[in-house]
Amino acid sequence: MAYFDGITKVKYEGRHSDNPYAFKFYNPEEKIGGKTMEEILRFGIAYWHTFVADGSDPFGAGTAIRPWDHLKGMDLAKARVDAAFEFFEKIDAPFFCFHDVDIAPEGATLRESNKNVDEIVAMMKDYMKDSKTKLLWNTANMFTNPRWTHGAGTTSHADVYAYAAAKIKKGLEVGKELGAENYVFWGGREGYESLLNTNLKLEQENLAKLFHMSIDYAKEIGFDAQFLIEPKPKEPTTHQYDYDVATATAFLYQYDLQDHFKFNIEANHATLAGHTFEHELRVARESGMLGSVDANQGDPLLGWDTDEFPTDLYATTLAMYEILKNGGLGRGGLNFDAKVRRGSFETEDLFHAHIAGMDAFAIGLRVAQKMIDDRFFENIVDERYKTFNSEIGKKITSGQTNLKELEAHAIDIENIEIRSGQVEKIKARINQYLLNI
Ligand code: XLS
Ligand code: CA
Ligand code: CA
Repeated sequence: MAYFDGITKVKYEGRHSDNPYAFKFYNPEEKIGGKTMEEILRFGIAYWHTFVADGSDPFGAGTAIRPWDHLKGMDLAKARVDAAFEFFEKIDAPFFCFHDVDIAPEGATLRESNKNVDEIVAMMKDYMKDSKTKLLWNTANMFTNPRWTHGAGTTSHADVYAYAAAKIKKGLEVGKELGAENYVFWGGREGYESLLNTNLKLEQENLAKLFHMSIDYAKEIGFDAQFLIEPKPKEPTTHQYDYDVATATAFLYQYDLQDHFKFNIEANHATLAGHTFEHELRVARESGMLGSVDANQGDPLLGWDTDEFPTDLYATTLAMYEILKNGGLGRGGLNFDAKVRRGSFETEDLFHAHIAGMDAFAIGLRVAQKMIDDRFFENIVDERYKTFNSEIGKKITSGQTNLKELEAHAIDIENIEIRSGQVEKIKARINQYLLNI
């Protein structure tokens, strides 16, 4: 059965196309800076938002109308796989991502849940033989079920911890079975609400041990995916341990995990942390830890995780600038961890939303490549720091000076000519780039 009848494969038609089911800027085969857009952007479809979410929010019931709504249990799970692979083909997606509970219903025990997962994984594997769509990453959902109320790897109960470990073990096996490029750890409930009921040190040490056991098991079964941590500052708990890239980097170094993890950076999580998306990408990139991206956006007027489809061209451009400067995303990709608005409840909206997101990142890529080729911004940076290239500046950067020598240098200086940072000129130039693509 076809779930998206009447919609044919979405193709590139160029910027002047009026066809709502065509890409205006994403042209998968077109080369930008030597690689095809498909190779650089590595778009992924989030199974949970696109095939599972029903549009419910804390104030009201689901609104989404989906052609698989009438089904239940494993029949529903199987219908979603059929729908997913039809959707991947029609939207031309190179990747997808899922949590264990997205693909198969949970049973009364983990044994039962795993059995359901196995059945669906076998079905996916079969589809993947003839499909170009690969698994960008999978993960274990350790935040929805009430057992995770006090955390998973940072829980206050050893049985819950063991359950979490068993779910990760299964997730790694599933990742290997489906050839996942990455495996994600989002610490959904890893945090706390009050320090007065929390053993912070034990919780963090236990979490680190769980990560070490995961590394060991992946090695044991020969699963060579890149491990990714996804930082998020707040929501659901008040204090989340993986607040942002800098905080999570310190955790990784403290527990000798730094060589085994990179980051999956979500735009909306960056802004919740009080950072820009590009800030988080830059911090990860500078430490060689930019792994993958959850491509969405928040609403600046709302203080929670709205997971909107990315359409802000300024943000996609500055993100692509960081990604290109990183030499791409390697085994990572741009996963649309984004949901259609509650009011966008028709099935077609799933296509419009992905086309909007893919075009927004394609524009970002085109503009960012031009910015890099022109070196306009790089020249500003070079000029701005040029005093570090010679004399005393060079001694500072090469670590060949000390406070006494720097004092001798500074003590009689009367005038230091510092220059403008030219932020307005820079912003105007970005607008010019955006308008000239
Ligand atoms: C929730 C997170 C989650 C992770 C994967 O806010 O974004 O969806 O990406 O568990
Ligand atoms: Ca995410
Ligand atoms: Ca999110």
